[in-house]
Amino acid sequence: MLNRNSRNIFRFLTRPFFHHQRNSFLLPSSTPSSQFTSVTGFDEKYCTQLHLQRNIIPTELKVFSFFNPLRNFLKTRQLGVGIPHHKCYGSMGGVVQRSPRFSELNDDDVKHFQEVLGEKNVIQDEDKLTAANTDWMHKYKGSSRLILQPCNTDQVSQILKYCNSRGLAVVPQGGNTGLVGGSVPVFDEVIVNLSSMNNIISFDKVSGILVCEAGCILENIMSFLDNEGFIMPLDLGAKGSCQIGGNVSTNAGGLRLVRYGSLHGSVLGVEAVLANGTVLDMLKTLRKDNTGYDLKHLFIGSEGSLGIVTKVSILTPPKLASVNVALLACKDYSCCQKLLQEAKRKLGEILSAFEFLDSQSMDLVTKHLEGARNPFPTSLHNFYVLIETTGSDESSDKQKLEAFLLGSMENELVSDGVLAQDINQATTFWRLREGIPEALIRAGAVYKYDLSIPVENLYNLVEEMRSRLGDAANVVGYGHLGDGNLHLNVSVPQYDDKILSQIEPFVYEWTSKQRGSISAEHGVGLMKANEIFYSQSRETVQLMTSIKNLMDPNHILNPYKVLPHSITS
Ligand code: FAD
Ligand code: 2HG
Ligand code: ZN
Repeated sequence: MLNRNSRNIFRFLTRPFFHHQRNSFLLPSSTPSSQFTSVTGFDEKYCTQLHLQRNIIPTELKVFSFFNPLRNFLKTRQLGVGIPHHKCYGSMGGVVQRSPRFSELNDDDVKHFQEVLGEKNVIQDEDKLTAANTDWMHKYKGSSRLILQPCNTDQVSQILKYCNSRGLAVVPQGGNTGLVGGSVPVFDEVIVNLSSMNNIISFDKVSGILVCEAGCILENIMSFLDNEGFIMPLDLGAKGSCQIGGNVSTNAGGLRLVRYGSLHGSVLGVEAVLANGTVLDMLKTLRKDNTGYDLKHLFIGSEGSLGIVTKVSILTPPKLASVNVALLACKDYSCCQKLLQEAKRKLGEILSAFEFLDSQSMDLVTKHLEGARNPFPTSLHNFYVLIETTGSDESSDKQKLEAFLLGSMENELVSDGVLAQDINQATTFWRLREGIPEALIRAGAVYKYDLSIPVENLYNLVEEMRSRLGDAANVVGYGHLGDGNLHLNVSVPQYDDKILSQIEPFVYEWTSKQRGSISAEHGVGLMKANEIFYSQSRETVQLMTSIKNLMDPNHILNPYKVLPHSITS
């Protein structure tokens, strides 16, 4: 345990991942580092996969997705099977009506698409349809009969032009890792999947500006950039499957936002296709361009409701040499909060992640994820904070971190802590945080809420929810504390309308009273389309509706999503 009189404050010593010399100013603790592997016990293959999660990617590694095993696992899960297709369990709590404005797909349509795309890119295979109709959580299911896989922008344009004239509704789909029911059809919408548009177009080593097609998988881009000595400003647990087009369309936040800001800052340009097939070339590679309205922002975070993003240009930061990861235990939420304030002050520009999880999240992840272990000998801690620093100067980074850790110990903000000694240890710490969504899926059904709330009050909601639901549910709280983003998850054996009615609208009303946001980073999708007024004024939604009407007058793009159903269907 930490104590004021000891400089051996942490069980494991830090050393930057690219350097193997021993840390000279922190002495080894009583727990030899060799024990670490047995404590955490991830198998080597898994650690290798997880190397790709951070900006410390060994260049020799091949990219592969850690979602594959989970996907296989999900295939065998029965959750959602036998449930009527149009029933969803999120905020809607009921059945959405298919809009009569849309046509039904016929053989001539299929023939037309085959002519435009070639037969192999017009998919009607049952297994592929089942996967594309079902979201990552197996919570939302559509009944589309057709997946289209365009290979270039012109094909996307031809698809949309045709669908617009025929009145066929369309769902743009990337990696299908979205968590708000936005990426799957609600009814029989045609799925336009961007996976085949996966080329890196250019990379400028001087400016760090990457231009690529929308279907590039995030992890593949990370791998490419690593070879060039750069990193993505965006990192998230779904990196092995999600696509940059999906990331841009959801304005995904993730684990590095605290350092590099949102995609509204990093994305310099997009190419997008409007509902009528018009191609908008806004694929600028300029940091500064004040010529009129900056329309690319309409496509960042509009979840495929205004157009299909086909290309992206993005500013990427250089890969820095010194990366450290610490997992700290805190006795209460107030300590986590104060620790955040201190980290911002003391670590300043080298702080690259500040994530938190409560003990319920830790228990869940260690219970459900193979090999995951709480590195602390006692599991009595109430909260855990994962801090990552990334900097260019090993020795000054170390000094800063040491000062911060000593200070936090002296102020009793931290009750115990472990510092990663190498990349494997770092990935095991990250696995504890990034593995929570996967652990939740394994635990059963889950109601997910992704909220922006002032940090001071953020955890009160978790506690109130816990006392509301009692033993009926396992309520867990974690998230991107550095960004004021809480992931409140209510884990239940199966979806249950009675429980849902105790959660909603309470959770939205509570958040709204705090002037928070009911969607911090996941988007609105189907789940929260009718709840948008909790975070946006009538006037703002009215303007959004006008923009939707202007850009997609027939509402063919991702219907029933983002805006209230009364407006879009
Ligand atoms: P999809 O899920 O396929 O689609 C998402 C939305 O974007 C849909 O509305 C879809 O219609 C639209 N869309 C997709 N591609 C395009 C395109 N080319 N043009 C127009 N519209 C398009 N999100 C975060 O913000 N932060 C996290 O830390 C995070 N962690 C996650 C961890 C896990 C384990 C999982 C499963 C999800 C996580 N997510 C997170 C949510 C999700 O991964 C992100 O929203 C991601 O950006 C979605 O990308 P995708 O390619 O899978 O898009
Ligand atoms: C994360 O930060 C993702 O891990 C998923 O945004 C959050 O599962 C969730 O609620
Ligand atoms: Zn998140």
